[in-house]
Amino acid sequence: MIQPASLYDFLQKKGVRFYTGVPDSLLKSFLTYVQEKAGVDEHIITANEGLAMGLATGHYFSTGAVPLVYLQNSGLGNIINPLTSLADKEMYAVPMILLIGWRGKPGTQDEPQHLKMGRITRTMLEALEIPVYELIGNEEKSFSIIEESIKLALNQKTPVALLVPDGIFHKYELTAAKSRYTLQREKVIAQIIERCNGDEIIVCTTGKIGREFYEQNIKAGNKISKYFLSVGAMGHANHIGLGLRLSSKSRVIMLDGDGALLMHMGALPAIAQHAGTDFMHIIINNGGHESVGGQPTGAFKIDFSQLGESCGYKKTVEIRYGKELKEWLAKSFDERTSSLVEIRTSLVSRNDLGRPSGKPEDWKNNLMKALKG
Ligand SMILES: Cc1ncc(C[n+]2csc(CCOP(=O)(O)OP(=O)(O)O)c2C)c(N)n1
Repeated sequence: MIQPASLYDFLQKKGVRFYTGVPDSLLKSFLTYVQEKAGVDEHIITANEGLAMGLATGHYFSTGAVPLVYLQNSGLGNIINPLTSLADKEMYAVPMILLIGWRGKPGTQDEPQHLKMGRITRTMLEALEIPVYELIGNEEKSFSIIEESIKLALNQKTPVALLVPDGIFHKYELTAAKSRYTLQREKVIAQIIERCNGDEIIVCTTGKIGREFYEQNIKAGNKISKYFLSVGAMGHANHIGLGLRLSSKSRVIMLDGDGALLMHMGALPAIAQHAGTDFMHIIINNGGHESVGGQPTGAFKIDFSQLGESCGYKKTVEIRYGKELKEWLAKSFDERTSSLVEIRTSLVSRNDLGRPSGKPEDWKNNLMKALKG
């Protein structure tokens, strides 16, 4: 297995000293180490993977050194454009290392949203004409692969991909810094379900928000029948909600995450302008990518009320603590308007949190059946 500290030291020695990307659970231990060790200007978590490519390119232009861009393979879709029209050998020829968490690698067990991407990851990179290597648990062998890939990136002036399967890093964890916020996301979701009348459509973003909703809804006797868990397509769920809102009479409640919202924050004006009077856009802001390891998003620095107002939401709400949550649930929850509601929570979840059972196609059919009434 690879020690995150040894990998970091090795990369430093080989001149790879700038790290940027969107976190992934398979890379969690290494990213936690980078987060702790690298200086503030040497490691930047970007809102989406494409932006990381831009940042890495700027770094290369000014230093001539090879940067490292990290991502989950789900993020490949977000980098295809900058890969082909920015970093490609036929364009600006930018050497970089792409450290890619390989979810859904053939032969391993994974969730439905990772299977297709897992199967086509290598082929996709090859179609993009990017050299591909795979890291293995043996540290020495992996380091010689990395050394070769850095040389290749520099000599051929090209991005080079390093695929990282599950379980190759030694665990590296920090004791989580205590959050200023005490509300727990899962309990907030339970209270929202409790306050619903059962006729709402609830859409959940990618990650544990959906898993928590699923369990809490079962606990509530499947009170919400019209719901959609967007287990993949991070950052796009709020527009699924908008699409549902535009063509249905039901109220839509969108349970978004700060990381997912930031990934495609350009979504907000369209929602505000088209959702009409019955769209409640709730951002559960825990300040991090909790579902993949809790890496910071920087979202506690955003004034979501100002943002929502300037994008055109009719109402904005800021909830920081239990008292405000209680008050909002009691007094404002039934108001029919377009609202952006930010609820700040701690950065924790249950270790025994389950996953929805069944198949995505069945989930879709259930929703469509429920929408028909
Ligand atoms: C395009 C893409 N990039 C990265 C991921 C990996 N990923 C899954 S959930 C998640 C974090 C989501 O953070 P947030 O929306 O703040 O919700 P939280 O996990 O904190 O509840 C990430 C990065 C992904 N699924 N898709």
